[in-house]
Amino acid sequence: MTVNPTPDNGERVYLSLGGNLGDPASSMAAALRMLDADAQIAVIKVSSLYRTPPWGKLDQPDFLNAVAVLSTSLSPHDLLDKCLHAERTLKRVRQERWGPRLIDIDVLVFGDRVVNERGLEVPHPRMLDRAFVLVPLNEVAPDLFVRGQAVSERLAEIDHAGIEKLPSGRDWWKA
Ligand code: PH2
Ligand code: MG
Ligand code: MG
Repeated sequence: MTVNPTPDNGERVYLSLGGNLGDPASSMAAALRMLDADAQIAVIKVSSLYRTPPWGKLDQPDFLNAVAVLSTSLSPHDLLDKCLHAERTLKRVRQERWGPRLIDIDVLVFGDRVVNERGLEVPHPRMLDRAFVLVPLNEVAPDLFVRGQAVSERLAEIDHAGIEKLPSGRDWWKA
């Protein structure tokens, strides 16, 4: 496991991770280890893994999804750049060596900040409609308020049938 000396005094950030091709659990784990290894990012808490039915475009395989809580001294843009860099690195490595593997990392919430820019909207504009985000987020942060509503309260309002919590525990991402 990565030993990260980053002090836990930065802003709290919530990330969504997902994938449905290749070995998404390994890709998500590698991404979290890459972020945790960054001197300005500490991974504080990670949800279990969930198997989730595809949302949006239905004719594709089930996804694995999880949520991670970070502490960071980076700006929202710099953190997003590191997430995108991790995605690109994993996609490139997998493509070259073992065929296609896909991973998606989205910034859900960044402290109390509201960012409305092309390429970065925080809080994530669709997160409150997505059970594949809210179910793992509710495991690690049920009392988090997003746009004036607690995660646990919002989850009770939406359909989250078909989502299965895997027996991964919360340390699945550690080497
Ligand atoms: N991501 C998408 C589209 N649909 N469905 C699930 N279940 N999980 C995802 O992560 C997901 C999705 C595009 O980012
Ligand atoms: Mg996404
Ligand atoms: Mg994305």
